Amino acid sequence: MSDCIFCKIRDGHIPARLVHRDDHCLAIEDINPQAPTHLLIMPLEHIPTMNDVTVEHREMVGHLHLTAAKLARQRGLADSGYRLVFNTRRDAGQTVFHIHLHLLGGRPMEWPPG
Ligand code: D5M
Repeated sequence: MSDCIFCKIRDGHIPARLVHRDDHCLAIEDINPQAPTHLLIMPLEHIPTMNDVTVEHREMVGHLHLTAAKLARQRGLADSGYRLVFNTRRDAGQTVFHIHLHLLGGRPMEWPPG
């Protein structure tokens, strides 16, 4: 079995707070939230980093963003705003090597990020 924690969540082998699932992606509550809303939207397919995304994945990558925007609307964040982030490898602090789009909202955020 894959030792990827998000594949294990996808397969139901470890628990998570699932907020969305469809044929292409799932979304969970982040275990260590950095904002009042902190969701992770990820493809069902195991893709380690954004470096591994190819033109074949373009619909899936678009779908992750549309799903994030839908979840943000559902949580009343459309007007106040929110941030969407893919951390990629060391300098961005990526810790789980199965791509996931962070949806952060519910508080003012700074730019540039730390
Ligand atoms: O973000 C990886 C994120 O994944 C980080 O914010 C913690 C979160 N995480 C790690 N394990 C879990 C489980 N089991 N459930 C929910 N959330 C989890 P990165 O961009 O790779 O730094």
